[in-house]
Amino acid sequence: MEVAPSKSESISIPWNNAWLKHPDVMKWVEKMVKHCEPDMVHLCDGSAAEYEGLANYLTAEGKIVRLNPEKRPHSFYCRSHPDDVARVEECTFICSKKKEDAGPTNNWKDPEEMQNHLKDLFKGCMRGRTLYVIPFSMGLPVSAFAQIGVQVTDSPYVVMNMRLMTHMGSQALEKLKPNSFVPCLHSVGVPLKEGEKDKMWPCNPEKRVIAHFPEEKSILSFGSGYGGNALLGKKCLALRIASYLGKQHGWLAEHMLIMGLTSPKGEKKYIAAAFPSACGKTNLAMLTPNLPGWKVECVGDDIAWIRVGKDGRFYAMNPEAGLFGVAPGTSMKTNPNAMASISKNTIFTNVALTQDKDVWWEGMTDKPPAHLTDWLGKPWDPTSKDKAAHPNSRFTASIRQCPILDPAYDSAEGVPLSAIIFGGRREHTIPLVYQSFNWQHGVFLGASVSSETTSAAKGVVGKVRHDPFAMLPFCGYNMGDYFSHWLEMGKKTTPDKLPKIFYVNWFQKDAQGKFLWPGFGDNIRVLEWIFERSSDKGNFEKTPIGYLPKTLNLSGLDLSPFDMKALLTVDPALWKKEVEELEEYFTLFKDHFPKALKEELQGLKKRLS
Ligand code: OXD
Ligand code: MN
Repeated sequence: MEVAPSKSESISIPWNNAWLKHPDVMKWVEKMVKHCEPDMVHLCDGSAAEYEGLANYLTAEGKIVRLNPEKRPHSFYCRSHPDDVARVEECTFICSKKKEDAGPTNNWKDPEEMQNHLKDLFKGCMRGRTLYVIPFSMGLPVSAFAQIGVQVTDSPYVVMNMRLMTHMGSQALEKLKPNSFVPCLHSVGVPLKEGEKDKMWPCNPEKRVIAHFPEEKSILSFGSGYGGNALLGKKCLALRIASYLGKQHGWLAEHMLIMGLTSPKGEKKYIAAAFPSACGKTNLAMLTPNLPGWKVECVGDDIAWIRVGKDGRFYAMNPEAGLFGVAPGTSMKTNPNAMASISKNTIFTNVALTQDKDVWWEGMTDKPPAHLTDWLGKPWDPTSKDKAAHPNSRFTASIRQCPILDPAYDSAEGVPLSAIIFGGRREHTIPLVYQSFNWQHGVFLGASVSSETTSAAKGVVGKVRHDPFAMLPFCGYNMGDYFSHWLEMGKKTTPDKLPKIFYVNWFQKDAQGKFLWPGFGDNIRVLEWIFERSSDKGNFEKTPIGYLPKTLNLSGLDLSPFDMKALLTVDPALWKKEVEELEEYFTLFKDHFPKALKEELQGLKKRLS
C-alpha cells in the first residue's frame, strides 16, 4: 500500500514569545508533531475567542449542536460513539519500572514495552487532523502547589472541555518553570486519508490505552475521546500522577469533594469526602440543607490535594477549574446548585436533546418532555425500557458558575480540614454514619471502602467491589504503600490537629428494596453530627466498629423510628462476614499491607466476637 508523504515535514509551528521562553516544551511538541504527523498545529491560548472558534468549527462539522440560546445560553450538546462512553479501567495502566510498584490493584506494563507499543500506535495517528497544544495548570497558577501539564491532542472537543476543567492557556505557560511540565499526549487514534470524511465521534475502541509513567511524570492516551480517558489533567494527572508525587513529597492527592459548612451559630468548618465515582460527591458538595440556619459552600466536587500547613492542620485544595458531573439524577429537587451551575456556558455529552434544542435526562423532571432525541441520536420512545440519556452522560461547566462557590476556592494554600468522610454505596451492613476511634482506625476505614459499581466505568453495574479510599481506579502506585502513606501522614502533626475521620452510607435499603434514608438535603442531619463530633461534642455511643450517633436531629423529617434504628444498627453477624471478606481482600497486598492495619483488623474482629 502506498503511503502519502506526511504534511508534518513542511509544518511550521506558529511559536510566539510566550512559547519561546520554554525550549523544553517546544522540543517535546516538535517531536510529537514529527511522530503524529498532523496536517496543522494550533497552539492554544485558552482565550474565549479560541473557544468560540472551536465551537463554531465543530458546529459547522455537525459534531456538536449549539443549544437554544434562550433556554441554555452559550451551551453545546455532543453525542459520543456508543462504545466510548466511560472510563475504561481494563485499558488503564501504571507503567512503573517495577511491577510491584504498581501493586496488585493496577494493570501494569513494563515502561519500555508500553512505550514501544505506543510509539507504533501514535505513528502518523493525527494525519488529516489538527494537533492542538494545551498548556494547563492543575491548581490555581498562583499556587505554589500547582502542577503544569501540556496536553497534545487531536480532539477539538477535548480542547473545549479542558478550557472548562483546567486553568488553561497563557496563565499556565507563564507559571511554568524549566523542565517541570507533565507531558500528556492524547489521540483519538483515527488518522484520516486524503479527502476522507471524518466520523461524528472518532475513536478507536479496540486499541484504547491510557498509560501513566509515574517515575518520569508523563501520560499517553490513545483511542478514546471521553472524559477521564481524554481530559488528561483530571484523573490521569491530578490523581494517578499526583498521588505518586504526593507519596514522594509528603502530601495526598485524593478522590474527594471539599465543602465549607457553616452552623446556625456562624461557626465554619471544612470537610472533605471520598466516594467512588457516581456516588453523589457533586450532590453532597453543593447540598441545600434541610435544617434551618446551616450553610454549605463548595470548594470542589471530585479531587482534593491535601498538605500539612504551617500550623500543623491539614489543608485541602481543589486542583480543578470545572465540574464534570453525571447528569442523570441531577434536578432542581436533588441539586438546585448544580442545575444553576449548568444553566449556561456548558457542554453536555450523551444526554437527550429536546425538540426545542435543550437537554433532558432521567430524573431531571418527573415527566419527560415529548419528542426527545436519545443519546444515540434516535427519536426516543418513552414507553421503551431504553434510557433517553446514557447513565454516564455528563455536563462540563466552569466551577465559577456554582452559586455557592466558597470564596476560599481562590486560596493558594487551600482550606483547613476538620473532618474527612469515606463512603460507598451499600444496601446493608454499613450504618448511616460512624466515626473512627482515631487516625489509624480512620485509615483502616478508608482502606475498607467497598461500593456497588456504577456506569462511570465500563463494565457491570451494581456489583459490590472493594474500592479503598474510593481510589481503586486512581491510585498511581502500590495501594498497600498508599495505606502506609496515609498512616505516615497522620504522624506529621499532633493528634489534636488531625481531621477526624468518618464513614457514611446513604444507600441502605429495606427488605422491599426501598432506600431507608432520604439523602440529599437531609444529609445535613448527618453533617451536623459530624460537625459536632469533629470538636468532640455531640452525642455518641461506642460500638465495635466505631462511634455511632445515639440520635440525629430529625426535626421536620418524617422517618419511622423503626427505619432510624435500622439505619444506625451494627449487626454483628453481617459485620463478621464483612470482616472475613476484608481479611481475604487485604491478603492481596502481601507484605505491602501495613502492620498497623493488620492490628486494626484483629481489633475489630475481637470487638465483634
Ligand atoms: C469522574 C469519575 O468522572 O470518577 O469523576 O469517573
Ligand atoms: Mn470522580
